[in-house]
Amino acid sequence: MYDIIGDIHGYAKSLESLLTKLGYKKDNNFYTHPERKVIFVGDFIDRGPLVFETLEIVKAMINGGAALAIMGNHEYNAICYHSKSNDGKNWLRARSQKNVNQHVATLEAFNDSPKEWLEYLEWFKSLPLYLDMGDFRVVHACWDDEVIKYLNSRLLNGIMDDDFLHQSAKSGTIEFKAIETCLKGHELFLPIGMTYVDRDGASRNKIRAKWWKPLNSETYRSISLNNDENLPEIKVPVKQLQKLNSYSFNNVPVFIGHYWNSGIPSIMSPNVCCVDYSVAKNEKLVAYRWNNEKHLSDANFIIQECTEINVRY
Ligand SMILES: [Mn+2]
Repeated sequence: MYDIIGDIHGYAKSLESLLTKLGYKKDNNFYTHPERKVIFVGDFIDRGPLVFETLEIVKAMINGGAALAIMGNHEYNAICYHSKSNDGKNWLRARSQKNVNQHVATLEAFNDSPKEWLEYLEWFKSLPLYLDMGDFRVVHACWDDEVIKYLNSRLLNGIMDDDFLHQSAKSGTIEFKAIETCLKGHELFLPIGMTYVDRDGASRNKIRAKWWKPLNSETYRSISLNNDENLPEIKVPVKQLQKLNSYSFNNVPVFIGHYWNSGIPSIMSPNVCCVDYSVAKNEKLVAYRWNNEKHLSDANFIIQECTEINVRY
């Protein structure tokens, strides 16, 4: 059986506390459990104070057979940040101030260990974009049947190859859209000219959508993942909603991270569970303890309050 653990973002002490709470013990240099395995939903790096240590713990568990992992958008971004385009002229991810800032905690963590960093970059490339375990699924941000069908036909075991990586770094390609969907989820634009101010004070013209919702009538507020009171109660055009594909109630459970949830962990729907509760904002690192149930339950969250205090994110 599996324990699905959310975005860690360099909070290695919180991770060790959570693993201990879950009954994993360090044996032969990695955390292991006699009956269970961990699945990590990606986003190991950036933001937090112990990126190096986080990667050591996660990779050792995977090598030891105690865990599986998928790729998060931060690992994908890191690969692109450090890869040149085929003509050698540009980085696949621009080194803008914003992109540098997002990655700086990792760059600093590996300042004195360039060789190890290159090894981790290669390891990131070996992480699948999603896992279909039969009885359940795991993806960093969004399970879209059509996108997964495409990736199944394009990739071996959901792992990017070099050609896919380079195509995916070009805005507008089918590979780019597949990465956006799996690793960042679906976004919906507000009606033209409309913006809203989010909880962090930023003005936005699009929202992160609850992509699992059936395609009924939804307003921008009801379909938004942010539950933001500033969002308009205006109906979303059906055409836009159809972009989401939805996630049928008959499908097996899917576990995701990515969304910076806050407050008391709860499932998104009976078969959709997000395990990101913002440890990188000094909130919680969360696991869902899955025992084969088809209908997920709030009672199965295992919660670790952030162990590191007063650190930057
Ligand atoms: Mn993420």
